[in-house]
Amino acid sequence: MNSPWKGKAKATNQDYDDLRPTITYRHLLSNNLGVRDPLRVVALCDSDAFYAACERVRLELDPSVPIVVQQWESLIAVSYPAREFGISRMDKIKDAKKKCPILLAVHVATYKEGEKKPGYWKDVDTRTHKVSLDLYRRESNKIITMFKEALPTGEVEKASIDEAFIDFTRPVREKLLERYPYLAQVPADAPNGMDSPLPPPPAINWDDLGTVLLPEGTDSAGEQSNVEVDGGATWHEVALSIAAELMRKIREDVHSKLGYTTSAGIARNKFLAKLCASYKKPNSQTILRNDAIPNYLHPIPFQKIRFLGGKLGDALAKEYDVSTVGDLLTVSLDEIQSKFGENALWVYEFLRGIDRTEVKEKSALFRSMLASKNLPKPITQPSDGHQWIRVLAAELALRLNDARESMPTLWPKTIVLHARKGYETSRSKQATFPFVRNVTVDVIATAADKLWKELTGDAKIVNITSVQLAFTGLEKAEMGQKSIEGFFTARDIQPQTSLKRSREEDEPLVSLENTNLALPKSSDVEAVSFKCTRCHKTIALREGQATGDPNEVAQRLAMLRSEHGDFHFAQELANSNDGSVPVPRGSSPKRKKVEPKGIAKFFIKK
Ligand code: DCP
Ligand code: CA
Repeated sequence: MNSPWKGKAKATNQDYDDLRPTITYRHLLSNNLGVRDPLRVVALCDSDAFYAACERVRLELDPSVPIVVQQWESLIAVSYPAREFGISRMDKIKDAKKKCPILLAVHVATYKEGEKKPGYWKDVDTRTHKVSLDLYRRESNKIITMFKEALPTGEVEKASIDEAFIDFTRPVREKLLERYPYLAQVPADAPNGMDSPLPPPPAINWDDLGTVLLPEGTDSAGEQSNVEVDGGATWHEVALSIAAELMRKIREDVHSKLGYTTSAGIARNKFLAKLCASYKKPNSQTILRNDAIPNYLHPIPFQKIRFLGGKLGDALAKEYDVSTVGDLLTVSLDEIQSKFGENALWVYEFLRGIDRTEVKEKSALFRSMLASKNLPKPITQPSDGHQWIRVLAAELALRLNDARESMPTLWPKTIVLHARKGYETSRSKQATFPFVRNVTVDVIATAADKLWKELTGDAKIVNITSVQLAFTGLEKAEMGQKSIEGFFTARDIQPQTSLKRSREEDEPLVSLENTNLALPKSSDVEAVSFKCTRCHKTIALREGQATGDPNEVAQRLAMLRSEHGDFHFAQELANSNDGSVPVPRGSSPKRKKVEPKGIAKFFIKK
């Protein structure tokens, strides 16, 4: 075999010396090997032409219809049948229609003032409407739910609206032991007990499992299966093939139940799974065997790799005057670290197909919910803010209520309003948001209107070019004493009567003490503790503080939560040596900006 490193003196196959790891009984039978597990298998599954597919399914169209999704005059998703006409996301709608006269263009749903729900209106206009991605979020959740249900012992991490990483390591291990039960027992004559290598693996039938990338840099699509290179399969390849079977079945189910085709990459880690997921699209899967990694990675222009595009990629290209991954293998770890800092180890490792990041479900509770609108026509009269606030409030109401279907006590503890004035940096105001069972557009808009008033002050004329309304600090409220069911039979609050608009001026921001926009009037319903999503501890009010007026209890709890959050923030700041601390919520003056050092400075937004 020709060396893939021709002309690159320093790089050797030692860079990839773990490609054919010896798998022992200990490896197989240990339960907790994590990211260093030599039988690790990860997939990235991405939906094909996702938004276009969602609209096709919604409209119950035949999959062969060339359909695109437009946002104002631009295209945001192009179905594969439409791509056959040469249409791409770069086209304007006018040009796309020229390329394909039978093109079906669906404008993404929008929120319109006065409407509680997004819709497909005739008169969409960026000056009066706001894009809604709710349909796509919902469909995305359905797909993710199917992944999770199919793999109770797998780990699913949503990576974007239409992609998820799936850790197949455990489900594959279960299947391995089920199919090859002799692996469960270390043979009595095994030379090193648990540390003895497993017996040679069975032959693998790759038929119908997808495109298998081979060491020669070709693929096996359409070729004979069972292509054996370098002396037979390894147990890792058996693991890959089982993951491929499981992935194929899940993809087929998603297709038959929900109507979406997907494409997946299957490899030993997230980085490689992502890299090969789009090798063949649509409706396909690609398997990257370990021994094919060097040949697959080597010719890739490194700037096409996520994280190595942008400023860091530019700096690497400039520094070494090279363009492919293979070219960069000549750069030593010491050198990369001396130029880009200690943290640049991952750059060195990625180039060698190593990625030790975990597939970890991100708790929905970590997230905030943000609705935002860039205003083509700036708001000049402070009183004109209200219409946009209602539009943004409608989106937040819908999203919170959607999320509450699976998490009924989800509580956004804080509401934040950001506004950008001309070219100034954005300014924001935030307030505690009380627990309200029935979070309607009115409830949110009323809270946001107050923030708007704070933000615009006495100004007669403003120049606001973008408005964002967010819920942050989403947590599950934990109920004291009585059950959640009891809580939910409590009387709904009536925002129309409880938030008297005539009293607005006198009332502070959504203050828990001074408005009725708070807990239902029932003393057994107050939340007395919360579970911190970072340290997973339950933080509770001290005994004397947990009783009394529910509004005051809620206020104390909100304070406690905020203090606890600040504690974590400070801790992360102290522990972080590259300045990459999480983005602070809201605009607290206490939080200092940290100058990024080392590799972090390549990731600052301009
Ligand atoms: N999206 C968008 N604007 C972009 C890129 C994407 O609004 N610049 C939206 C529309 C896409 C969805 O995100 O449907 C997913 O993005 P992908 O890059 O995965 O693209 P598609 O799913 O549309 O196509 P593919 O089949 O190539 O994955
Ligand atoms: Ca996609």
